[in-house]
Amino acid sequence: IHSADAKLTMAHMYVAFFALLIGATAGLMQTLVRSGKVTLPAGIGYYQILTLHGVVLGLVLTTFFILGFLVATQSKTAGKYSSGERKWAWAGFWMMTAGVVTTATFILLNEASVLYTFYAPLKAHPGFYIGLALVIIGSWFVGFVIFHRHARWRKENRGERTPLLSYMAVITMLMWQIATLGVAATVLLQFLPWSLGFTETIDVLVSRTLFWYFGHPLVYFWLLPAYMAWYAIIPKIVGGKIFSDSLARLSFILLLLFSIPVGFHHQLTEPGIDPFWKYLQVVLTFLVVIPSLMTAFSLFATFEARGRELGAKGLFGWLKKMPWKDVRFLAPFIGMVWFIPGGAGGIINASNQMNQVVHNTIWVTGHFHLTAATSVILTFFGIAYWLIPSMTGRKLTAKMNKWGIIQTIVWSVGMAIMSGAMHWQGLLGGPRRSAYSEYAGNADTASWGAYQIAQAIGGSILFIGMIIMLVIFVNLAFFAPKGKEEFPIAVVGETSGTTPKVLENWKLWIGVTVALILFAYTIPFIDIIQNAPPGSKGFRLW
Ligand code: HAS
Repeated sequence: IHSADAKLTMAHMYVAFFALLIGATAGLMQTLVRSGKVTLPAGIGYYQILTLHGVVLGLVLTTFFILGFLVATQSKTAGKYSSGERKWAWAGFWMMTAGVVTTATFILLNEASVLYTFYAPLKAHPGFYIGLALVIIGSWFVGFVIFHRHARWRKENRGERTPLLSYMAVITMLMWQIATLGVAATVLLQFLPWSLGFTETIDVLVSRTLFWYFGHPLVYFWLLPAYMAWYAIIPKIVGGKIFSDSLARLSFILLLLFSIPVGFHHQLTEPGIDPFWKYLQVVLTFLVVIPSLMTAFSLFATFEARGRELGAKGLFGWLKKMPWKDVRFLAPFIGMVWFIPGGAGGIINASNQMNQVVHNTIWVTGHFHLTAATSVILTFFGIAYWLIPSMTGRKLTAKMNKWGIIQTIVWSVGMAIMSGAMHWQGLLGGPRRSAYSEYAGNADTASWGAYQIAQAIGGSILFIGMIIMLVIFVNLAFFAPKGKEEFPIAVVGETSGTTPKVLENWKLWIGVTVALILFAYTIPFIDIIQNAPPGSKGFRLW
């Protein structure tokens, strides 16, 4: 891609991988504290570190990596940016970076130990919210540049099918733009005035509902770039083709439609929301599982077709034909495998009765360490192995490829131990987000200790995995030999058929998305405001 666009991508990557260093270190400390064997030095608080961990990994690493990746795929598939577009994107990048520095400063000062979900009535210093708002608004700038480039391509190539990755980048950003309206609303209209002292009270239920309106699509915003790689990049790496262009586009459309109006599945135990609307959003949650099952089907089809082309026999013969020694394949593939138990855990969470068992236990932490911190992150690492050298004009050497394979194994082993222990301890009632306690010698809680130790062991292995990844990143960015690394993009297979034009009808899909959101949220919102407890003055914004 054009060197100026590559620079923009790399700027995002530097912040993302620096965030990995800080966030994973904070993660290690948490597992050590929870094991009861270590206490934090110098008055550092458990919740301070936990906030840092969640914000830096869940919001900073992901957002910067994703925007950097989308900037690159858009430039590669739709063509280089105009200088005007590039300027807007840089403005967005600097705004986001300023926001990160501001937010991180207040977390480190222990003025914002409110966790990454910043639930009211926990109150942070206004600087924390201002920083978050800057990150969000900056990301909108980059998002609009991605839309603009796609729209220009359509104008320049009237009537043609848009490049698949460019289309997927647009859906990923659309979801983000629509979802972040919720968090921007709660931050700007509720939290900021409240923490600045302009208002005395805050409507807790409204703030949590707006947060989860954003919080669930947030996790799909993490997942979609991984799906972009699974659909359009991995087939090229295995030497195959994209199974179906329309199926890939349809699954992205379905994810856009159904991933926003489902926030209530994070609030199933919350009073003040009518059970009917919780039920409706649970039904929509089960609908959003469908595009993931379509993705699983499509991936198996791609792998099997390629395996058979290479002479594979039997039901699973294709497994033997995959390029296991190529880390660009291995890391995302292991990510896919982990998504099977990770996704199954999600279905358990979404089932109302089972949610009563697992909600607020460390099971949920286990769930998102499988989905976000394994499936998604291993795929992001898999992308980094070719993206970074292809941006910096270097080559992924055999040695770094080998280290990448070691990294993938170390990460998987560490996560299996840590996340496995989290799931089990959660089923025994172990709470999430709590520092070490002996619970006054309570017999039931005594059994949790062994799981906490297992989590500390898993966390330490993951820390080693993080160091290996950073060494590889620095090598690929600054020291690997100069050369031309492939930016792998697969072509669509012959059996794919023609893609229906309706899949590119943005007015239709945005319209349906908005209609679904209004349907799922309007009446519950009116209820929440009308049914506010007596004396609370209803919808308290000012
Ligand atoms: Fe979740 C909580 C439900 C997916 C992340 N989730 C969280 C939180 C996070 C998170 C961060 O309904 C915690 C938030 C907090 O701090 O409180 N989740 C779901 C459901 C899905 C799901 C139904 N979650 C994700 C993904 C995440 C993520 C993806 C991040 C990236 N989640 C919940 C619920 C809660 C929740 C409740 C609230 C719990 C509570 O009470 O607090 C679904 O989207 C999952 C669908 C996925 C599948 C798997 C398909 C498999 C594929 C792989 C194919 C493999 C191949 C290789 C081809 C059905 C695509 C095969 C090779 C072989 C050799 C076998």
